[in-house]
Amino acid sequence: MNTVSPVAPSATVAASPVPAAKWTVSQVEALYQMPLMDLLFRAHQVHRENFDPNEVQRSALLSIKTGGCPEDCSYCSQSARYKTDTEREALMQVEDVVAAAKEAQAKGATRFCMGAAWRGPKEKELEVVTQMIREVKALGMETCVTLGMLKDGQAQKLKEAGLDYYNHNLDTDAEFYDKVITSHKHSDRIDTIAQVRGAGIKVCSGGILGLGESRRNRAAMVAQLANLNPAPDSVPINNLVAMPGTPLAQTEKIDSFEFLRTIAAARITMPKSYVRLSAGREAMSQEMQAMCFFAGANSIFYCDKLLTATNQDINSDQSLFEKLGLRAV
Ligand code: SAM
Ligand code: DTB
Ligand code: SF4
Repeated sequence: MNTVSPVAPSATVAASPVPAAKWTVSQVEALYQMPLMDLLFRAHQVHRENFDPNEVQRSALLSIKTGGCPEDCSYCSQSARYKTDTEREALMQVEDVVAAAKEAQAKGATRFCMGAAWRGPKEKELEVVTQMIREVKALGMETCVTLGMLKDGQAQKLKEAGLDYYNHNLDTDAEFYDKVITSHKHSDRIDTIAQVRGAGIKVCSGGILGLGESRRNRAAMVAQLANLNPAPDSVPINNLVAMPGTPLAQTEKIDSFEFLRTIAAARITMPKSYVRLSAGREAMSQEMQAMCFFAGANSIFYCDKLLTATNQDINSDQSLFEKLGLRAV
C-alpha cells in the first residue's frame, strides 16, 4: 500500500539541500482521483504560495515555416503525410517576422514564440532563425522558438542569438508515444530538452490531451514533465484541436473536468513553473478558463491564430481578463 500522501511528494519534506521532488505515476494518479474541490483547493494553495494568482503571462505565437513537415504526429495539420487544409509555405522573411512581433507587442504580448514545421532545423535555416531572434529581442520582447529536434551545437547558436525559451513538448506519456508518433521517439524529445538546458536556455515543455490516452497516460506524462529535473520553466497544456485530415480528426473530446484535473496536477507537481492554458482554448467557455486559472494556469497564447488553427480572439481575452480582474504580465 502506498503510504505517500496524494497531495505531496515525499522529497518536499527532506532537509536542505532539497533534492528535486520525484513524482511516481501512482502519486500523480492519486491527485487525479481526489474529489475535485479538494484537488482545486490544493492546487490553488500551491499556486498562491508561488505566484500572484491574479497575474497571467501572455505569449504571442507565429508560424514562421508552415506545413510540409516530414514527421507523422497524428494530431498535426502540418505533417506532409496527411491531406489537410494546411498548405506548405517557405520560411518567412526576417522583416515580416519582425513586423508581426511589433504588432503583437503593440497588442500587449511580452513574449514572441516562433514555430517551424521541421523535424529539426538545417544549418542555413538556423542562421535565418537566429537573425529573427536577434531582431525580436531588440524590440524588448522575450523570445521563444520551437523548431523540432536539435543537433549538437545548435542550442548554443540559439543561446548566442539571445533566445530565452525553447519549446519542445513531451506531448504524451512515453508508453503511449508510439500510438501517436512513430517518426521520432519520446527519448529524442528528452535529448533535445537536455541540449536546450545545457546551453542555458529556458525550457518550455508540455503536452496534448485528448489523443485517446488513458488517465494513467496523462498522469504519467505529468510525472515525466515534473521529473525532468529541473521541471520545465514553462508547461503548455494543449487540448487537441481536431484538425480535418489528420488521423485524430474524429477523436472524442476529453471531458472538461479531466482537462481541469490535469492543470491542477501540473500546478501541484511543478509549483514554480508557468502552466500555460494552450491550444484548444477557443472551444472552452469563459467559466472553464476561469476554473483553469484557479487551478494554477498562469499563461496563455494571446493571438488570433495559433500555428494553423484559430485561437480565442484577443478582444474576448481582454474582456475575460477584465471580468476576472486578471492582470497581464
Ligand atoms: N515541429 C516542432 C515540434 O514538433 O516540436 C514545433 C511545432 S509543433 C506544431 C508544437 C506543438 O504544438 C506540438 O508539440 C504539439 O504539442 C502542439 N500541437 C500541434 N498540433 C496540435 C493540435 N492539433 N492540437 C493541439 N496541440 C497541437
Ligand atoms: C504548444 O505547446 N502549443 C503551440 C506552441 N506550443 C507552438 C502550438 C499549438 C498548435 C495548435 C494547432 C495549430 O495551430 O496547428
Ligand atoms: Fe512536424 Fe511538429 Fe507537426 Fe510533428 S508536431 S508533424 S514535428 S510540425
